[in-house]
Amino acid sequence: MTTRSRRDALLGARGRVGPTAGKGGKKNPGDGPGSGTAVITRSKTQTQRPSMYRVLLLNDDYTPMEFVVGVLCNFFHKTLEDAERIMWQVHTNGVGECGIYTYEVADTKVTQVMDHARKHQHPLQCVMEKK
Ligand code: TYC
Repeated sequence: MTTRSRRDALLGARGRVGPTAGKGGKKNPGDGPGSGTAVITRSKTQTQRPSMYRVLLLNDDYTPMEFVVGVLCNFFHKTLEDAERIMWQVHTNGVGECGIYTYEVADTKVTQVMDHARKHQHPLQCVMEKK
């Protein structure tokens, strides 16, 4: 019962509402003989919000500060001011948040940053954690 409503399934037809609906004003099939009843159900739309993931940068002693600022500007679309603030946060506290994304986006950012760091031979670590 995926595309048909529960009401359709019960009535065996679409659009029948009352005893005179449908061909020739016949009663709904499945109603008791002469009962003249109709089944009306309400369907509710269910939406699920996706789980969100924080993407984090970890501090190390070797990655240049300008490189980290570049990562934050280019991969996370931060302004220079925000990028510098986050870089100092990571440098001081050991960890800092680059952004919050759905799983696939977060995973892609982590891979992109790690590939970029490796390509430039910096030990920068980027990880994700479920919120
Ligand atoms: N601690 C690094 C340095 O002094 C800078 C740095 C900041 C490295 C943030 C990584 O995620 C990082 N050059």
